[in-house]
Amino acid sequence: MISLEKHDRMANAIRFLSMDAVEKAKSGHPGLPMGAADIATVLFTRFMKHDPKNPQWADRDRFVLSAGHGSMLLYSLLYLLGYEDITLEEIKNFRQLGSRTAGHPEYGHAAGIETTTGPLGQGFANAVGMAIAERLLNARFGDDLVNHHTYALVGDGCLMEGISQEALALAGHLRLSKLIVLFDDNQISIDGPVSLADSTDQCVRFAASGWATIRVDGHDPDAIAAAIEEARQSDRPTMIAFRTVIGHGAPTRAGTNKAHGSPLGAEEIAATRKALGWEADPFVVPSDILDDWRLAGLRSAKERGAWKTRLAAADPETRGEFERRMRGDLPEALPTAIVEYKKKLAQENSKVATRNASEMALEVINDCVIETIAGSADLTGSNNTKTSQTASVTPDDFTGRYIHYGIREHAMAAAMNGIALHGGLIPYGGTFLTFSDYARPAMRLASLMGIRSIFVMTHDSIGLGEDGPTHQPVEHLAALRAIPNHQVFRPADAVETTECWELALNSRKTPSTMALTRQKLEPVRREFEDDNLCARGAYELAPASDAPEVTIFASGSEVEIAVQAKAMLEERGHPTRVVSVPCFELFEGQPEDYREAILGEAPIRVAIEAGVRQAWDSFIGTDGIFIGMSGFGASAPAPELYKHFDITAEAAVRAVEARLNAGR
Ligand SMILES: Cc1ncc(C[n+]2csc(CCOP(=O)(O)OP(=O)(O)O)c2C)c(N)n1
Repeated sequence: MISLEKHDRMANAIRFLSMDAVEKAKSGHPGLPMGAADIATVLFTRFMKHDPKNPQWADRDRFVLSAGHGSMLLYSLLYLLGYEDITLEEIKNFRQLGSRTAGHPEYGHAAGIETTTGPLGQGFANAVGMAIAERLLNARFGDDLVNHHTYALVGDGCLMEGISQEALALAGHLRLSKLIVLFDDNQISIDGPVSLADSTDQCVRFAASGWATIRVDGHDPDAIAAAIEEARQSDRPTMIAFRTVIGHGAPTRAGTNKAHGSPLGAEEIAATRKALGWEADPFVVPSDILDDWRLAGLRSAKERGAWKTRLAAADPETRGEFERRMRGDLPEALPTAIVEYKKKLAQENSKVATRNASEMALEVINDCVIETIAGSADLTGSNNTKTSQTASVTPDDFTGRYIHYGIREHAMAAAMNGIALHGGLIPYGGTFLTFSDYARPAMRLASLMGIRSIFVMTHDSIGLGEDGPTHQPVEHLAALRAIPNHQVFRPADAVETTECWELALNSRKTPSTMALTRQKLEPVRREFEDDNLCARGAYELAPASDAPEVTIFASGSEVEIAVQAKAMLEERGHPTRVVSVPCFELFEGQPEDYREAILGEAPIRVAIEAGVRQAWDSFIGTDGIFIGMSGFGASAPAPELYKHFDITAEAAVRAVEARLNAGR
């Protein structure tokens, strides 16, 4: 048992590491680590199940610092507990180039950072995903192998963000009892008191969505412990509102927004040392305190040993499957299943929408890749994300594989990230492409973190028809292609859709968006090909009859228009080739000679895509012909819209001939 005095000194170690690191970096946020130090100290000395020497232990508790600006809280903890990645040197290099201690915690920089946080509210929704993943895996592998908590530390900012409402409603509905939200209820944000902009009773708000809630003094260690203990016994998720003082201990700045986001300054820090009775120099943790922290770091070693014994005692098949899934390896049977399915498709050659083609491919994939977790933001029948293998997950039954995320695109995407980060599962989830805007901040973080989240975005152009311009994406393909490390797949038919799914599943460090049509498309890949032609991002679908005068590049639903235009141009004596472009990002990664060969030497280059031109100039040049959209769509049947906006083979032929004539 830790005495009150010892607790205070352990918490003060966090406070001084944090304020000294912020001071040295001349930037950062000391207020949160100082205010939440008591909560963190109790959590990590009495409850957290983790092992700094084996930070990837699958059954560890997850701790998410959703209020990512308080990053020094996490870095201090990781250093004090003995995580090797965070040394004292790293703490001294806080916020410097190449350090693991970035301004906000970044996934992959150091073990113990479970997710990237900073955009407020994201971490909370990630934690919901992690808690869902825990329940799903528990339902598959039992308490012996998977049985842990997820803790998320959130601030006023996280709870003001809209994503928090989506996340808490989902968690409350699913009764994620092993999710515990630690609310640093300090009533201060950047502008000043939270009361400037908010008067929500957060406990009442959470309770309304089925959470247990507790209010407690966040500086009283025993009260903190009692609250966490109570939360762990609850049959519902729990939010604990810890009343704290931001910048606790700083004589003039504590309790004010002046403690939030800037160095305290030498004078205030000296006064804080006096006030808290801390005599050690900056970056020095008295050895008895460091020892106590390191001992705390060992608290779960036995538990981990017992877990390892249980894993070793599991039947080999279960163990093998558990380990494979946690490594993130795909089943060995997948490539063959895909090839066999492609053979079948080549025989059928039927006209299908790529959203249906996606469902058909998933029917094959989900049979084989049993770790996929499907879902949709209330558009299941439109996104075609549900297959025969994916029974719905309910609050009472997590054996299913389908999550009804509700109309909550943002939390869906962030929870998917949490599921992917947890490990052992591959999340995919759907909405309309135009509503990727509602999910985009989480999609961007998936890219920044380099994780395997797969976003299924159907109704990918004016081709959706009558729902009109509110629902018709125009700039979205370009906007998603603009995110670094994000693969946007826009397949042209059932074969390409299957190939793109295979690529997305194999892409462990780059998330993918599948842009899929509502409308039916002509098959363009009629011959069986063993190779995954989409893997190079762009490939020649149809060669020219002679030295090409024209190359037409197109993606998705416009590839069939390109094929028609080619036929018409050839008939008029203009040899034309067609290049299908299912994925810009994969094409950019090809060797230069391949890219040059695909771009080709035809004097006229055309691109056809029912979206804005942006980024297509890399294929066609600034003088290329672009057939697509330059404004918003309209409400009408799809075939009429294609004519109205001049996205037709005839339009392409006209533009090419005008160019040819101008050159004569
Ligand atoms: C989405 C988003 N919007 C704005 C910010 C900028 N920001 C960082 S911290 C903060 C205030 C957060 O207040 P609170 O959660 O109460 O943290 P505390 O002041 O207690 O440290 C804001 C607006 C952000 N990081 N993310």
